[in-house]
Amino acid sequence: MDAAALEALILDLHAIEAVKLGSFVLKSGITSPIYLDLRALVSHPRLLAAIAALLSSLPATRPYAILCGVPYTALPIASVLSVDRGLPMLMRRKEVKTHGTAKAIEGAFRAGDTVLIIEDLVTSGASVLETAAPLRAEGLVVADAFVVVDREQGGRENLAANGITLHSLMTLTEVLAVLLKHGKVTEEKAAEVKQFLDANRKVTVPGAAKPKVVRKGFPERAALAKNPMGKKLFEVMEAKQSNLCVSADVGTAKELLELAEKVGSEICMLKTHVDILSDFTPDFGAKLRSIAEKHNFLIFEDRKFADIGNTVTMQYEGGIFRILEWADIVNAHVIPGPGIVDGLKLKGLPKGRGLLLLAEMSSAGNLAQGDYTAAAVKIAEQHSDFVIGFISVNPASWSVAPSSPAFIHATPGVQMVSGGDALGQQYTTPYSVINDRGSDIIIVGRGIIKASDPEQTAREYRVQGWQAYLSSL
Ligand code: S5P
Repeated sequence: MDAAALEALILDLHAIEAVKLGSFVLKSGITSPIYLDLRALVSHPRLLAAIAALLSSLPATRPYAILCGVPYTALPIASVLSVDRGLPMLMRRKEVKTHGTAKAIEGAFRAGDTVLIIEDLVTSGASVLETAAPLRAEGLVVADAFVVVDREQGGRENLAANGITLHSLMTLTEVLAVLLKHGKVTEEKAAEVKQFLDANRKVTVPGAAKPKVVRKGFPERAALAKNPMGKKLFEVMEAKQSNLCVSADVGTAKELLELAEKVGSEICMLKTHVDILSDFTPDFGAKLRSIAEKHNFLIFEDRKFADIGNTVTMQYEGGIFRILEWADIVNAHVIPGPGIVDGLKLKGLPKGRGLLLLAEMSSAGNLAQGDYTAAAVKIAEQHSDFVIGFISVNPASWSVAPSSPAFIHATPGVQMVSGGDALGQQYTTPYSVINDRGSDIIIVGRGIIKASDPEQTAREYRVQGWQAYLSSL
């Protein structure tokens, strides 16, 4: 890093009032005596060029092919860098349109491409994570973020916890030192800012701090399970040190079986949507079962039954898919009342199968909450011989918790960074799902399927999920 160029840049930023002293409330909620507002840069092309040139010299942990600026302040910085280096850009929409193409990411890319995030300022790292989430949801790799100023308030650590290495042109301490050296701030103000920095070394990502949930280990819970499949699930999890369920949302049975082979050793459960397979044949179940036996995982058909008891018995057992024959676990909505569980149990219990009830959902604006969730718990308790647990989002927040620890919580909408897709899916990180929200199983779909190396990515999720589980005990 060219120290003289950096010093000149800091003085220039001060001259255009991009560095302000006073009392400011930051996005993270804390009040700061110093505020850096790099929005003014759009009016100073020479400075933009200088910043882009300096950023260009920062090293990344892996080669990148595309740039993505965090909206809005960093967009001109990313644009200048893009033109200088001849690297294409992507743009993340801050507001996803509900009409037209409704894309969260604009620009051309292929899953597996590596994207470098460009940001003006990092405090907690929340804005970088908000941009990384939709990129990762599209299968893009995000490993590094270049930032003009690191406020040194936990952003580096928060990003590292989410697999992103932060590289900064300057820290707030360095800005302050240069301003002091050139008599741009008083000793008193500099001391105040330094004191503030020392007192606020760790700003958590908003919404991430929740009480820790304490619970029993999986072996103990296996012993309490009344349903044989529920017991087996805990045993598989413990044996494989995996609380990862992969959601195999692919369009063909061929792809699904290939994915099952690839990720089989890492998972406790494979989740299917059999009705999206264009090449389904009656031997699908037998083929999947043999892979499941080889790798010791359970098969969960995410059928989301939602009809009256009599109809679901037929949907479960019959039709083209004959789900009862090959799925260890299925799930159901509780909207029809307890009769749906009676119907499924009639067929499933004699075969030793288990049922998950959808107590909550991960999609924005869904209606499964409050009394609805409590009703799901009540129905589960009345059928604890067949119901093994729940599809849950935040069981730690439930007003009525299940009385038995034998019930398991499986949570979809999981990716390495929180965020969402353009159709309402909401993502939370493995750590947050297990530690903050008290769930047991992370269900990961596109985050693994779209990765360039699904096997390795599944392993990373398994390790993260298991470590989060161990730290929650
Ligand atoms: O509330 C829910 C319940 C389920 S089972 N939200 C969900 O997303 N799911 C399923 O989990 C959904 O049908 C999909 O198969 C998977 C999430 O996939 P991802 O690619 O968004 O992780």
